[in-house]
Amino acid sequence: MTPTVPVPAWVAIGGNQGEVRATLEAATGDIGALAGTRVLAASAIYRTPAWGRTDQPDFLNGVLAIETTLPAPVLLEGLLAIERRFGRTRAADDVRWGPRTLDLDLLLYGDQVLELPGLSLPHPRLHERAFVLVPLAEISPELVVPGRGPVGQLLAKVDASGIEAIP
Ligand code: PH2
Ligand code: MG
Ligand code: MG
Repeated sequence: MTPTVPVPAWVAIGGNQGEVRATLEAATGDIGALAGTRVLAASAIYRTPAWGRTDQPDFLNGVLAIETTLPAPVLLEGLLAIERRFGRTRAADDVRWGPRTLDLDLLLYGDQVLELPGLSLPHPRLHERAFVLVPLAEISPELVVPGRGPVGQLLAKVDASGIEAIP
């Protein structure tokens, strides 16, 4: 259903290939330019040790708070189109959790709990990823992740060592 009132949503941004800082800034502009969408808050950009596969360069990560009148699947399609614009490929031999120029993950869409092919809300691994929770807690410390709890409590349970904001 298309919301008529804007829905708050949170998007994780990250990458570890190419001019990542410039890519993240440009992608943030592109997200704000999606139909019916604006960026309400952007976290600092953090340098984060690679999670899941450690044999790759550090990532830069951040989180955006947005509001949008796009339905969640349409918002997701817009995010994937922006990834492609910045050189993101999804080849059959891409390694899971491997290097990427740009990764845009829809973390939360209002308080919706949803399972569609290609779209799970809240993002199923958000609560275990310090590289998401640190920037999310910076901009939305009071946020409660449906089924998981307050962001601050989730952050207290993960190892955030090695994560630092970059100037
Ligand atoms: N993304 C991955 C795999 N590992 N590690 C960090 N620190 N940050 C990421 O964004 C990241 C990752 C695949 O999406
Ligand atoms: Mg990701
Ligand atoms: Mg992704």
